[in-house]
Amino acid sequence: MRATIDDGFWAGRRQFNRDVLIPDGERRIREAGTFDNLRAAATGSGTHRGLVYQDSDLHKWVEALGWELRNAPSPDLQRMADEVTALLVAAQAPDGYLDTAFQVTGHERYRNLADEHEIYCMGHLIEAGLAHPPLLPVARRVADHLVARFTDRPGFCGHPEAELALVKLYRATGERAYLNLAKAFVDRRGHGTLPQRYGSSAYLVDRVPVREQTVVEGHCVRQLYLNCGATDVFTELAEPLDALLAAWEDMVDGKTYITGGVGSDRAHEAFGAPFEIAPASAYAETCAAIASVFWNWRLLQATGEVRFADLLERTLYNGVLVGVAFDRSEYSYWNTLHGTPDRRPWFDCACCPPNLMRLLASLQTYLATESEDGLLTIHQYATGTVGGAHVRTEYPWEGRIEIDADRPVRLRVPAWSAHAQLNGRPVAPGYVDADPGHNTLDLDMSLRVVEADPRVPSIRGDVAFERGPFVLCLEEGTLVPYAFAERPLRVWVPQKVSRQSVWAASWPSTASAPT
Ligand code: FUB
Ligand code: ZN
Repeated sequence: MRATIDDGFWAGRRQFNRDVLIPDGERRIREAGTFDNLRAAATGSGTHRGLVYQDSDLHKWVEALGWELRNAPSPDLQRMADEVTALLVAAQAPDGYLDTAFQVTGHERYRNLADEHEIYCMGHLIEAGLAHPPLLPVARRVADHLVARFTDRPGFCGHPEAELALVKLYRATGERAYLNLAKAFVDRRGHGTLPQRYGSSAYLVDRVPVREQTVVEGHCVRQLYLNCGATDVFTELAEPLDALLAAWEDMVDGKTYITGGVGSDRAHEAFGAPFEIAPASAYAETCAAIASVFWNWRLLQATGEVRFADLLERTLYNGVLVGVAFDRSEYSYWNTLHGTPDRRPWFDCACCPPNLMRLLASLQTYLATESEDGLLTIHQYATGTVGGAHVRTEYPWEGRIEIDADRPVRLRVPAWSAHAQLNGRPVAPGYVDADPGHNTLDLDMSLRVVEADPRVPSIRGDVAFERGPFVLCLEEGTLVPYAFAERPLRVWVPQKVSRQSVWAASWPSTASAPT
């Protein structure tokens, strides 16, 4: 379904991505040696620099470039895309393999599937090829290589990613071998065949088959990418999603911060025990929040249940957006809920910045769905067009959303909007049907006070503030959206803090808010 974001909040964030983040990403990825690594793989001379999975930073950045070039042409972005596409074409081995950490060093391929990320990197390359058509032949050769190498021989990657990439490629090409391999990677996992890490098979998400796994555990991004791939495979094969739905509930009930961020075990980048979500020690990696957005989007499409759209929104506006500074190219890798945001221009392990870039560049694809019988459902609100409907709004600063459509449309009323109106009539949270023509949805943007779950010991008795989709925080005494805080912040505050005075003193007007 065609969708565009033309103005307002998300248009601003995407323009910033296009004008600032993606070009700066080129510089950083170049400085890290990743272009040179490709050149060395292509020429057969030179040394490899950086982490074993550093190719994936470039692949995610190319994916963002591809999306942006579809959004609108740009000579500068085109130059970047042309250069890197030529390098990838040149670097690809005759049999389709492409991973510079192995091609340049001469290390034996697939010698350590648990840790060395080759299939993961190639999964990201497949996604890049799907976003940037000139790269699609490279992506297909990569996928064909993986099919030839792994369909009838054991093995799967310690870091899931290729599963979801292969299903995407199957959907784009109709080539069943890609779906079969994605299924095989999902099925082979969970039998404890990978070496244990930190004393268990949970870290690499290999303790129990995903079809039986009713909890989320281990490394957050691995777990959530696996769940994306499994949701895709099961959806394609019309298999039940029961275990995945139970795992989602386990994640939401006690393993998710109010921001939608996940992961409390910073040492292992992992999910912790239920209710072990102390705000000050949050790990909440930006990539983990992005992975949660991806998974919620898939579950939403598979089930049509509004709870997935609600969590997607919470995570997007809070757990994801906090990962990049509002006005400059600086990122956070982990995200505290109490303390000082730790934003940096780049990282040695730079997984998060290009992941943000590709999500922002493709955000229009997460706004709405269309059922097989043509029913258009709008889940997230941004000024632009979705499936032929026109949306105008100052959301998330204001709650009014104007929709013009020449067919019936279903609109999401977020769970947080206690008092919403459609054309002046009260409507309850969930989905509401609107007639063709002009519709006005008014969401309830009053301040909300949220009480902490008493099962989280460190915040028992505390409250947090929310407005619209934003979780707020106290930043040096001022109440601001958590995602935009720059200085020491607190999301949870003791109840004795005066709610009204905090609110009255500090909520930014639309005019002064960052837009
Ligand atoms: O291992 C690749 C990426 O680096 C993971 O997804 C992140 O959590 C970081 O560890
Ligand atoms: Zn990351």
